[in-house]
Parts: sequence; structure tokens; C-alpha cells
Amino acid sequence: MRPRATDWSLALATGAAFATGLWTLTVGRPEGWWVFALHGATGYLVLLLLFPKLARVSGRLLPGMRDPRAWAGLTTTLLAVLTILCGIAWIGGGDLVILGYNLLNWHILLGIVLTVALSAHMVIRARPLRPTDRTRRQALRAGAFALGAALIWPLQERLIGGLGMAGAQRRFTGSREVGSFSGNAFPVVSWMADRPAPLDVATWRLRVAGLVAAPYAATRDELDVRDELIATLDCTGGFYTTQRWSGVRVGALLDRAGILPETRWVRFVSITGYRWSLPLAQAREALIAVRVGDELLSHGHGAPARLVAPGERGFVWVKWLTLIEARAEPDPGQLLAINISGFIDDPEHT
Ligand code: HEM
Ligand SMILES: Nc1nc2c(c(=O)[nH]1)N[C@H]1C(S)=C(S)[C@@H](COP(=O)(O)O)O[C@H]1N2
Ligand SMILES: [Mo]
Repeated sequence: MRPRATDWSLALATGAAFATGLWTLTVGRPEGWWVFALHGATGYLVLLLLFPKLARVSGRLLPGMRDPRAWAGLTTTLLAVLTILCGIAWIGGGDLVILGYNLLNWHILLGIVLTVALSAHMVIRARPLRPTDRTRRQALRAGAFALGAALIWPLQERLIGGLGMAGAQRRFTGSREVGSFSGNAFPVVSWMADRPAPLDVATWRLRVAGLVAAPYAATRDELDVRDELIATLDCTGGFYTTQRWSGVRVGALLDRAGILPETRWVRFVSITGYRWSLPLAQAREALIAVRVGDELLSHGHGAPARLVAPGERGFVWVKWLTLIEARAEPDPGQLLAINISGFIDDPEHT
């Protein structure tokens, strides 16, 4: 491929890998497996395109280092290689932990830094395509790379399965099983920095409010009516756990308050400010859990009560609930809220 065609294909492929990578974080149902396949294929496309790129620039990579503009290029290359290595090592079953972070955590972090570095590199170095770069032949060559990348993904799955590598046990999300059906004995995690002090069950209440006829506040014991749900908590950090959760259906709580006809969404709010909303029909089927297995929820897992949202990734399963709110619209601030909640000082609860 011609230099500019290679460069732009590489940039496009990296952008696609980044976008599909973020997208995978929102997929929690098996029907969505193809998003992970698409991400793998775009990732391998980056890998394949690195060969013609490196063949071209390797000669001037090291001598060129006196030119500061070359550093963005070298950094980008290193980051791309490391990102891909961590991704492949994770799906193969690698369980290396560096500075407390597993290979999937590193993969995601490096992927984000790579995308930033590549953007800088493009601003400094990219040249517009010339008519000679936009020929049928160039398009066909790019297509051949894409086809190659698309073939690597199924081959990789065969290989991992055929060799009996640890990665074959992973869920379609890439997550690995930990502590299923063992009560509170599974990892405690937060999306960012939530770490509230334990809540006092005696004074704690779960309020049900918003677009309802009769708002009320329920005690933990009132929620402990033994509605049960077997559901899988699948954290984007790379583990999953299947448990028998028990508590009360959200639908029952909403019916007691009498939702108004304009209700379309239900928002679940934590004492930390962390929050997420679900469409009404899906919210009704979700569970407010006070128990996992035969044990009361531990503080780390969200006591007195947490959301159990089957089919949604772990970050939706709001812990330390204080409010369920019937709404006409989803909560536009929720994406920001989950990223800043633990960093906001709350002298009462941190
Ligand atoms: C931007 C450059 C990126 C590249 C080149 C890249 C490439 C790859 C590759 C080659 C794999 C292993 C192959 C496979 O999944 O079948 C992989 C796995 C994975 N990547 Fe990325 N990635 C990038 C960014 C990201 C980002 C930003 C995220 C998330 C926010 C992400 C999430 C994942 C996940 C969850 C897996 C495991 C999927 C599975 O188990 O099948 N990646 N990536
Ligand atoms: N209030 C609150 N709820 C939260 C989080 C959080 O940071 N704050 N983290 C979410 C994430 S990312 C996951 S994976 C699950 C983890 O639940 P666990 O600690 O019981 O494993 O809780 C979710 N609920
Ligand atoms: Mo998570």
C-alpha cells in the first residue's frame, strides 16, 4: 500500500478498535457477542497494518529521534503493540497482575492512551490523501487486510479452544468466573472511587418517589420478601459471578407507590450519588437485592440493598441504594455521575 493509504487505514482501524472497545463495555447479553468479535477483528487489523507501516519507517525510527516530532510516532507504535499484546494475552488466559491491574485493565488503559497519542501524531504528521492513494488498487489492498483481520478472529477462537488454553473458559464478554453461588465471597469493586462508610440499617430507608401517586420509604425488612432471581454480575474489569439474589421485584415496589401514566424510565440512586436508569419494563423485572445466596449482603456488595439488573454489565447494578425514582426520561447526568461520585467529598459518608 502507498504510505498515505497505509497511514490513514491505520488511523481509521485504531479509531474503530477504540470505538468498538468502548461499545463492548455496554454489552451484557449473549446476542451481543458479535460486538466483541468486531472489536477483535478491528484490533487485528491494526496489528496487520503495523507491518507495512514499520517496514517503511523502521530505518528512520531510531536515527530520527533527534527530531521531537518523531517521538509521537514511536510512542504511538509502542502503545499499539502493547495494547494488542495485553488484549491477546488476556483472551488467551494470561493472569498477570501489574501494579494491581490485570491484563484487561491494562489493555483498556493503553487503548485509551494510544488513541490520544495517535490523535496527536496525526495532527503533527498526517498528510491528506492524494488522488494516487485513492485508486481501486489501494482500496483492494486495504480490503485484503480487512479480510485477513476478519479471518484471524475465528481462527484465534479455534486455537484457544483447541489448545485448551485458560482463555477458553471466559464468558463472551471476556470475563472470568469467580465465586459463583457462594454468598458474599466474590470480588468487591467500584467503577471509580465509591467507598462509602457502612450504612446504618436501623435508620436507613429506600425511598420510592418521582412520578408516583404515593411516595414512601421502605425499611430493609420490608424489602426482604424473598423474591428470587438467579443472575450474572459481569464486571467490565474482567470477572463474572452467578448468584441467587433475593429481595423484592422493582415492579412490586413501583405498584405499591402507584406510578403515574407518563412514567417511562426508572432511576436507581446510591447514597454516593452514583446512579443509573432503566426503561420501565426492564426496571420492573429487575430486583432490589438484600441477600445473596443465604447471606445478607455485605457492606462491600451494597448493603442494605442493591440493584440486580440481569443482562446489564456490572456498572449498572447500583449499590448502597437510597432512592428509586419513576421518571419520564432517562437521567442525562448518569454517565458523568458514575465517573465522579466517589471523588466528591461527602463528609457524612466517606
Ligand atoms: C484502541 C486500540 C485497541 C486495539 C488495537 C485493541 C485490540 C484488541 C485485540 C487484538 C484484542 C484480542 C482479540 C479479541 O478480542 O478477539 C482485544 C480484546 C479486548 N479489548 Fe481491545 N483494543 C483496543 C482498545 C480497547 C478499548 C478502548 C477497550 C475498552 C474500553 C477494549 C476492550 C477489549 C475487551 C473487553 C477485549 C476482550 C474481548 C474478548 O474476550 O473477546 N479494547 N482488543
Ligand atoms: N454505588 C455504586 N454502585 C456500584 C458501583 C460503584 O462504584 N458505586 N460499581 C459498579 C460496578 S462497576 C460493578 S462491577 C458492581 C460490582 O459489585 P460487587 O462489588 O458486588 O462485585 O457494582 C456496581 N455498583
Ligand atoms: Mo465493574
